[in-house]
Amino acid sequence: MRTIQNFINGSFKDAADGVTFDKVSPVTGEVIATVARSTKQDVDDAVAAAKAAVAGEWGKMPVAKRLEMLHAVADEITNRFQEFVEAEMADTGQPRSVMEHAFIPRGAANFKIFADVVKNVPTESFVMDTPDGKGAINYSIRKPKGVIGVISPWNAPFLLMTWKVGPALACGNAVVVKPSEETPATAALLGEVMNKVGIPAGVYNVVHGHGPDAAGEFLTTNKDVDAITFTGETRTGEAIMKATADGCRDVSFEMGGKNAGIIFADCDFDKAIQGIYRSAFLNTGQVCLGTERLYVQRPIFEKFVEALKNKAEAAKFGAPTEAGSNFGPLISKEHQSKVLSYYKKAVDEGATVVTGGGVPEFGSELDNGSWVQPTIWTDLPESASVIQEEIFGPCCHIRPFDTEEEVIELANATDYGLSTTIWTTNLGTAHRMADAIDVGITWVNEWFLRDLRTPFGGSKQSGIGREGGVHSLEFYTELRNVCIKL
Ligand code: NAD
Ligand code: 6OD
Repeated sequence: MRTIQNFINGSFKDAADGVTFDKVSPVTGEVIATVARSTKQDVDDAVAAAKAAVAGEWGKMPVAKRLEMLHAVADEITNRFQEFVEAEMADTGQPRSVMEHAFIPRGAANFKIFADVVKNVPTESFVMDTPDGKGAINYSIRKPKGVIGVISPWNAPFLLMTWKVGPALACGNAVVVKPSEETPATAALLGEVMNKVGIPAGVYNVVHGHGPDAAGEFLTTNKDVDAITFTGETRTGEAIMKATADGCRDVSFEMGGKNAGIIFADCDFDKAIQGIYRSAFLNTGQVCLGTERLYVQRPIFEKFVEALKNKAEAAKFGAPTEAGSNFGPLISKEHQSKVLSYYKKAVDEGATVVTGGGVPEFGSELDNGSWVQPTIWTDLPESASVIQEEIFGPCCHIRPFDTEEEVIELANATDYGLSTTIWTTNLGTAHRMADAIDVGITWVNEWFLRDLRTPFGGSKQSGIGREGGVHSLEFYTELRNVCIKL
């Protein structure tokens, strides 16, 4: 059994009152770790350490040295790659291949890419005329905001946490990270990496615990936190926004989605099935960019439903340590109950269940885990709960459509606006659709292909602001103007 402590001012520490909570395996339901449950004092200590780091060695360090250190962090993650893979597999129960090919390498990349962005991005300069004819020059400089609170979710814990820690540190801030209570392991492991490469104490801090009236809220209500970057549910974002209104502190929010996958009859059919299988079922459907609503053009509707059903039924459930398994459990029993309640609602509201709808049986300790079957529905009206609300499970509803105009209206009829994936071989269709769908990210003939220099974020209730490339600098720095009279 592992013990996971807070990481404050460069040291691993129990909670001030010694209280812990259990981390349960989603695969078997057994307790796999005890985790420090942070008190307000722990969070305040972490924030004070971060503030001191910005005022001290870290804040005074030459930028080139700071960026070199972040490259060293990335290299050390790579050196300890398998430890990160194992820790994340144990916390999430997701397949080894997903960890090895996507989630952990992205953790390392998040440090390198943003170090390189900061190194290469120019600032603006304007020469202006003045009445005395001598003129003036304006130039801008970027300064770190100070202490950044990073609040992250459980669905891709290391990728999503480092996606914020990387740019925050590259810009010269210090961070206090509050990882999800469901996935504390890799944030803690990163503390060891920070110490190994010599990142000064207080630059990277981790406080474990829950959200409301716990570590999360203690962090958002601490006025020495200059800005909060958050990934998670829209409802939680609303609570955080209220907390940060006190002191008018800045926020960057990446929140829920109810994304549409749109498949035209002229698509490359096999590629569309591969891509949509991933967008609906990767990570057991626990991806904010995932597609729980599919719209398929009528001439290929029946064929598409049948092919996706066959692929879903071929999923191989299993522990991530089991060779050949490619489909993991949901994160927790609580989330399993939520997803199963939607499986029931879909039936109650009149769905045809094409496949799934229940819980797989193993006849082993896995029956105590939080498993559900990949599930496909048809025949529901657009007002149905499973078409309107984010479920965050391995499920999708498929509806036929006839025209571009019709599918644009269907896709946009949601309070969310995170992403869409469009499958067509007609370039004109692709451009028109990308222009018309109200989301932050559109993929054409792909899904979740990421270039970290591009803007990432959502419109409507899916987010506030954009991160990625130079856009991250807008949030993690204050841009100052200097006007020099000549
Ligand atoms: P969540 O909102 O329940 O929790 C996210 C984090 O917020 C956790 O660390 C939690 O402890 C903390 N938290 C909860 N209440 C808080 C409060 N009152 N004050 C401060 N912190 C609080 O989300 P989740 O269940 O962990 O993750 C799933 C959700 O995240 C889904 O809605 C998904 O769409 C969204 N998500 C969005 C993106 C994106 O980029 N847009 C990416 C991944 C996940
Ligand atoms: O790729 C990313 O940078 C990112 N933020 C992905 C989000 C995945 C959501 O589950």
